[in-house]
Amino acid sequence: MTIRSMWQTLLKLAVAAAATAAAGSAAAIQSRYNLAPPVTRIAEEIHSLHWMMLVICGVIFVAVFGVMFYSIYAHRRSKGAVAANFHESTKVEIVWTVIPFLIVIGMAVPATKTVVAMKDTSNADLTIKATGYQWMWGYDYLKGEGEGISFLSRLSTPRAQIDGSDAAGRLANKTYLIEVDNEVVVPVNKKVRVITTANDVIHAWFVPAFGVKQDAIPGFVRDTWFRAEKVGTYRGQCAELCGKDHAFMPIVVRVVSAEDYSKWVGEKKQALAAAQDDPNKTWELAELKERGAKVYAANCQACHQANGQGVKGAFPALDGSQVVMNKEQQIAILLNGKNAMPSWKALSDVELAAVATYVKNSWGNSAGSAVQPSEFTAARK
Ligand code: HEC
Ligand SMILES: [Cu+2]
Repeated sequence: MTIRSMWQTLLKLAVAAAATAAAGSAAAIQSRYNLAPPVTRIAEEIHSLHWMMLVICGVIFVAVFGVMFYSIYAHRRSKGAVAANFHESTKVEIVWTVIPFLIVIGMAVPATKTVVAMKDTSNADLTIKATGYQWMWGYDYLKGEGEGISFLSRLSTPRAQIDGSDAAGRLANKTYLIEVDNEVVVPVNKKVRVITTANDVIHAWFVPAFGVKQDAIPGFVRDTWFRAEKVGTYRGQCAELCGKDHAFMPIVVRVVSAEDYSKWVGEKKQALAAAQDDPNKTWELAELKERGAKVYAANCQACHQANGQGVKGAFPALDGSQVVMNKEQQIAILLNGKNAMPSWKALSDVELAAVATYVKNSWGNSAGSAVQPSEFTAARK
């Protein structure tokens, strides 16, 4: 960045700030330097607070440093200035206590009002649980229309764009790294309570346009809420450093009309019912392996690599692994995890059997036999 472009950026920022202050509302201005355009009341309040505090702090900054630099310059020794001596001036002490006190109260009152409103998750129309996994989100619709819907939401940006082999695709992709296979869908103008928790380490559910950012902590339940006032698609990110693929677990929320929401609920429920596998069926090895390749690419490849060689010193190779060849041990590590290997309990028994079969029969591994879903069902008990 050249000095010139830095000044231009600073100037643009200053103009944006001035224009906002003039309009008296943060929502009035949208530049790419501003916070995400708010679509909830809370997010609007956060914007106003942000600009109000910035202006107050800016005025104080200019006033204090102005007086200081002026004093240093105007009363310098070379001009023969002699320091004044005014100890224990009651007037000055009262002034410099009362003024900051009023400023702090003036900032704390509106901020507290907003924080209290943010915490009020009562009377929600819809309750959704968001679970953080390394590295994806799981959503369960717990209460309200759509109750019972449950899915995993993973990054859908193709690997080739991420590793750079498809650089043109990456450039053309407007939602690079902020797109998912299963979007969270919610109705517009309805109060949605989001319960957050996590499966492995701390994640955070963060959607800037809603003014929502809530930690998702393993073993704990936290909640937050939003009422989106505008139909549209809003994107966020996991906002708590959670390991290697922290930057690869985006959040996408699609806000739709009440009718579209009902339609989506119907379709989603049908799709989920259709995808339900018969756990008692005995599967062919080839069938399981084919399906397992997909499960592996979506869940395991990030650590163990596409070629099954893992990453030396961090993730063991599955190619030639003793654990993979031992059915009990492989089932146990998949269900329970071990150290940095997460538990995969959230996958269905068919998915687990498929990936176990795939790993046993890929690369140099040739078990020649399958692991059946029923074996995972039995091991879960
Ligand atoms: C977050 C990174 C990560 C992901 C994702 C991951 N693993 Fe692992 N896996 C590990 C680590 C680390 C170990 C070593 C655990 C230990 O022994 O301490 C491991 C160990 C294993 C082992 C035992 C290997 C051996 O020889 O000890 C198997 C089998 C395995 N993983 C299978 C899978 C499968 C199948 C998936 C996808 C469903 C998967 N892993 C996803 C990190 C990961
Ligand atoms: Cu995360």
